Amino acid sequence: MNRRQFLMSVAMGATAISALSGVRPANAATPSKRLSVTKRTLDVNGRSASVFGLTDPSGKPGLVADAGSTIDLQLANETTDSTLIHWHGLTPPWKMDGVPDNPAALLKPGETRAYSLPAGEGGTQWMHAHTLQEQNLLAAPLIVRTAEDRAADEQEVVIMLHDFSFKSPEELLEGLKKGGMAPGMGMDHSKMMGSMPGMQAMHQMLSGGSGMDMPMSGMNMGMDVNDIEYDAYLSNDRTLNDPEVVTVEKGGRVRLRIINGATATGFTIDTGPITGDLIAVDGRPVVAISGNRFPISMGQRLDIRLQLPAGRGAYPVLALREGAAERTGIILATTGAEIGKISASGLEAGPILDLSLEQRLRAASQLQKKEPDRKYSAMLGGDMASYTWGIQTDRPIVARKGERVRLDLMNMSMMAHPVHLHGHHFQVIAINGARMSGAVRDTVLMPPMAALTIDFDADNPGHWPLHCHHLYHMASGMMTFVTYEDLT
Ligand SMILES: [Cu+2]
Repeated sequence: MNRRQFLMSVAMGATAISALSGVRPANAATPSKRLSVTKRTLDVNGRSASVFGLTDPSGKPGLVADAGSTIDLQLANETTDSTLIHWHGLTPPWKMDGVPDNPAALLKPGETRAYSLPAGEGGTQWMHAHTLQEQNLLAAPLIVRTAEDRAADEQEVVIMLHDFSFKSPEELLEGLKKGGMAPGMGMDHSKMMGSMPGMQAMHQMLSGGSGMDMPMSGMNMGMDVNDIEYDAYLSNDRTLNDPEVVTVEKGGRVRLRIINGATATGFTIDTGPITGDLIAVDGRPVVAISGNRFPISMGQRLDIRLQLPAGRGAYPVLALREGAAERTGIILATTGAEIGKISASGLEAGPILDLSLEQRLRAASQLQKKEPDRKYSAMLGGDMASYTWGIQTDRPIVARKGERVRLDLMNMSMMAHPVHLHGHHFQVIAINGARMSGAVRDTVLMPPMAALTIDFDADNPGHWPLHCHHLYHMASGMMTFVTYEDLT
């Protein structure tokens, strides 16, 4: 049996989310696809939970598409709630972006809507409700494969991470607003905020200037890490008490496509003794970086290539919860390998997410060198005590098609915020004042007191959200917009 036949037989076993439908010729006509929003019951640590599903007609979650194609899609709402889906990582026309009433209305119960989504260059993307329903697992992978991916002699393994609570998102949000998570707050953050000289400090930091010697970007004292204690952390809907086991080939090559679909939890991916190559972030290729641990914030994706050892074996791929001992993950295992039990709680807390990996990332394909036509500053602020969050810009962010836009982002709060721009990919061009040709991506983590500069090409007219991908920060006001002047 050659490797491709092996992969096919694995797919028949239906252990992985990945369907390996990439064997279809790339030039075949793309039939119209159908995705249904459903309700389903999930067993979480022996307790049943009612959650959303987002599946194709065969019941498989999410979508697989070919790079460069147009995804003709019927999105059907088979639930009794109104809903809408955002295509995170795709850059569709604004009317199809999927943020309720921006501009498209929610999909009513029983309603079906047609979409025509450009699949783009290829990469690990995803889709999710841009509402509190995201907490109830209304999310799924959206994998766009290139011809090279389809021909590659490697097994694709998709891992979708979630944080799960038996409480409703409305209850969780209310709890946060009441200050239910007061423990862990080391200082009065509002006072902290007030003591910062705002925009002025920000400009100093961005220019690498004096006054503030970046003492805070690595400072964990007084920083707020997690604001929700969840009941479980899931990988492909399962906990480590009953993890997904993906059959792999001895000595085989695996491409992990990891999506952090959690609403309020950062993770560090831990590949254990196997060193992996990080080859893409947010679906965009980067110059490969090898390692065993890679941070992933909410909304972000990591593609990691693993070369498995020749012998029989079981290889856990874990996601360590940031700043806490909980973990989740899947197990890659060769046929006949002994699979040990892995506790859902580790011996030590997962790393605090910082910019050490981001600083090393280099885009495999750069944004064209160009001076910005417009520059804006945006300051992220807020605090746990009042649980209000926001993005303040120096003036409304306006763009015209064809322009290069630069955003100087500064986090003036004591929590990290993954910042996501809709409808575009941006390049990270400076971190804490140091210029670089960083990753091209759609979601970047802003640790407390960090300053980042991003550039993007305004090539997709719309009124595009720029927001924190922490669901409860967004729901508490941490969102602004990039608006095109020539919007019709
Ligand atoms: Cu945030």
